[in-house]
Amino acid sequence: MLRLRQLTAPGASALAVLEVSGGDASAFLHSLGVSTLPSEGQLRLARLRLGRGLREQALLVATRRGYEIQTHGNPLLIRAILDGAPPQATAPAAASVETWGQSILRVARAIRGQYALRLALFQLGREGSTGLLQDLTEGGSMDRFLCDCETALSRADAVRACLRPHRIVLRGRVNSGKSTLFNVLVGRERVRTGPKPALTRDPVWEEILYRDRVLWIVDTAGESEGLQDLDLSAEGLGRREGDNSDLVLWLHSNLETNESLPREQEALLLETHHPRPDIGRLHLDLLRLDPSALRAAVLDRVLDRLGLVELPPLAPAPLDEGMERGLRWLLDQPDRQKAARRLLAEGPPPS
Ligand SMILES: Nc1nc2c(ncn2[C@@H]2O[C@H](COP(=O)(O)OP(=O)(O)O)[C@@H](O)[C@H]2O)c(=O)[nH]1
Ligand SMILES: [Mg+2]
Repeated sequence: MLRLRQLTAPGASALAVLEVSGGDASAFLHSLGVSTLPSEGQLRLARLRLGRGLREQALLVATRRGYEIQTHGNPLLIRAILDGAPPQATAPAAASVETWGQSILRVARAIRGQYALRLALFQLGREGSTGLLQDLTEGGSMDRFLCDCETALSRADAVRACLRPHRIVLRGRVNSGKSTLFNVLVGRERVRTGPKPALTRDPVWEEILYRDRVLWIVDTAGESEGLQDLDLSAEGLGRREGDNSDLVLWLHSNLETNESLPREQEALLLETHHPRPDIGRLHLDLLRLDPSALRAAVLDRVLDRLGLVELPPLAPAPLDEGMERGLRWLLDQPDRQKAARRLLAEGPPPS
């Protein structure tokens, strides 16, 4: 059997990498005019003899799986190489690059943060989920595959937590310091603050990157008694934000009145609220503390509570829902080798 797989997206770069594997790999390379094949771990410069008198230099790399042909990425040239192979050998491979590879790229494009990006790109390599499947379809050990698969799935949560933004909503009574803290967390004077109540009406949010995590910080209107119309609906909006958050930071000041200034000595208590457990109380004076120390003190607690302190290991994990669904589906199939081939060729079945 011959298997051809494009490891680089067609037409996307100056260099194309084609993987040739299976029992007929060496026969196919000989048919392209390569006389001596490199041994595993070695590489060799070869001159490929293609159809219509076309000649092209390529680097041949022998890998654990088979051979890689690394050559110029011109789509016509690649087509000429693929045309030399039996037609059925190439179709599923190209489809698998489309389905799995591109969905990873789509995820990677939307990602912020160095670490998260490395994590996502790591999945592109042959160590990722596609690699797991490929090993299985090529007669790899079923036990090892199942074990790798379970590990990948169990890491999926950690990976997702690293990639998706978390919403942190600031709530508390009017004048408790929500907007002041918001500005500190986003690192600039983004919203108005002051002793006058109801300076904040509509929720305001900003995305920040802290220790390679994406956090959305949301400032809301404060709670108070005797609110009318506009302020009442603003309070409701704030409550709704809180319900849709990963963490609510509940601010208290020990002087929650309109005549709260000057209060240089006042402490500010910060604690969380439903749905997550308390982050504990932090006694902070927002106006006196150095802003970067204040920011770190609050955000470190936040990461800790959200379980985001530990970065997941750079290891294979299904990145998007489709992949995860695919692997779960596969584990349920009676004939997993056959199911894996189908998954590689067509991607995960519709849910
Ligand atoms: N001394 C002191 N003043 C604060 C503190 N936090 C906020 N303030 C002041 O309290 C007033 C209300 O703050 P603001 O952030 O607008 O409250 P919000 O209504 O909860 O958004 C502003 O004049 C702030 O400068 C604090 O920790 N210490
Ligand atoms: Mg405010």
